[in-house]
Amino acid sequence: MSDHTWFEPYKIKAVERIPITTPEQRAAALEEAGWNTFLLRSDQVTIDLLTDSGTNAMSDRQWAGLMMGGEAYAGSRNFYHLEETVRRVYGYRYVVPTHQGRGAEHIVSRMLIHKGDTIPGNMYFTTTRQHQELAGGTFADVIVDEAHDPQSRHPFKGNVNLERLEKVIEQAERVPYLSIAGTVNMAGGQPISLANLRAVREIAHAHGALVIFDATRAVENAWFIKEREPGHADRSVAEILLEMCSLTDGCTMSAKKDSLVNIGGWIGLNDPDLAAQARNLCVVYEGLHTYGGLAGRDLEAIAIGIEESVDDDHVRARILQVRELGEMLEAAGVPIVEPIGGHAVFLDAKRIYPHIPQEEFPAQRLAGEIYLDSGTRTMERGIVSAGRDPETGEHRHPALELVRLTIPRRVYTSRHLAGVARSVARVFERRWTTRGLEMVFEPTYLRFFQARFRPLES
Ligand code: PLI
Repeated sequence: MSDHTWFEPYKIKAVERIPITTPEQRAAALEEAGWNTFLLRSDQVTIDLLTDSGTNAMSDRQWAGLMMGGEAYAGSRNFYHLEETVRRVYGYRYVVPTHQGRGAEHIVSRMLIHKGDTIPGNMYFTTTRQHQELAGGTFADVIVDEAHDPQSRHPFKGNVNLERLEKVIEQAERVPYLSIAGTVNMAGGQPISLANLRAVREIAHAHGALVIFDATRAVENAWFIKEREPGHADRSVAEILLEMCSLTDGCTMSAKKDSLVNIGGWIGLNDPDLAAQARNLCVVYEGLHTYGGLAGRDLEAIAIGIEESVDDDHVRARILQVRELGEMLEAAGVPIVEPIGGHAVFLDAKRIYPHIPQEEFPAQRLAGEIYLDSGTRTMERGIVSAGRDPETGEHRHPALELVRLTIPRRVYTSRHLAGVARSVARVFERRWTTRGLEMVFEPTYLRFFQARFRPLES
């Protein structure tokens, strides 16, 4: 159960008017967007729960930091501030900035993967796997089985199945690294435990493989360790984060999530030779290794955001706000992924629309219905996001067919979220009259961003 005494540890200094739309306007907008919430204009959206990525509200200190941007091409002071902050908070010795997380993933994948390699990981993430495949690798899912079961209440559904990991490594031609995320986005924002991460590291190192951490929401993972893993309740999120990172050899980071900014990312590494390679690829694909596609002001905002992100009061309010939305939905009988994750509440479209086959995109339809009802924008995380198998060209059929209600940090109030919960409950109530969708346009890469659909009405 959540602690209902939580409150936001900040007050509001600037506000942004949000659009209020009519049902007719929403119907026209959704049709124009081909039933893909990514193709809506933000001016057509009342409550935007598409993502927590780059949608954070920055603090007064971060806005002030923007004015301290030293816009030099090389060696900006803001880079050194970021480097010092990452070393202290995450513990990695070398820091290479990138324009966002996938920029970091591109460089790390190119640097470490050879054609034919296998990269085991605790469930795929869309951009991460795409870069691994483009570099010639194959991703192998070694997450625990509970992660694929939305009703399992396992406290660490981001854990790796260690036996499966050993088996995958033994059968693979070569495993350059393990791709380990904390928390696991596609499983519902679920954490990995410190004990499991330590065991993963031992197995990796015994086989000469590195552990590359996706630290995008590692702060949120650290909170769950504090809350659920015996022996850590009295430690700070900052201490736990540092210990998690110390069990890994490097990381990719999308600062657009945990670090409370609107753009940016970085690579963290401990090995000087790998760091030199990453800096070298950075100048080719991102920009000089002291700015990585970002302005000096962006680097400054990230450095300040990292500091704010590990404040226990901040993380606690963040996690408990998400949990509060989940509990409102549970109270209305709406099937969701349990336990409630760190950055989002995930609706279980398979149980909401058991009459819609997965090939008719039930989660995509559900996201459309929620938009039609209240102008709330959410995201499909099911068969559309999973894409096609590059070998067979067939749809991948993920066990999880979900809609994600993702909460931007420090942006919405509980009242906004109560309205969202009521809207989802209405959509749930009329579920039996809802049908699926047909895909009418499919792009080659990361199709969920740009695919278009048509409703299958009777
Ligand atoms: O969106 P990027 O390129 O800054 O980061 C890519 C990325 C990497 N890892 C993980 C776990 C992510 O969640 C992630 C991006 N996630 C998005 C955009 C999301 O909406 O969840």
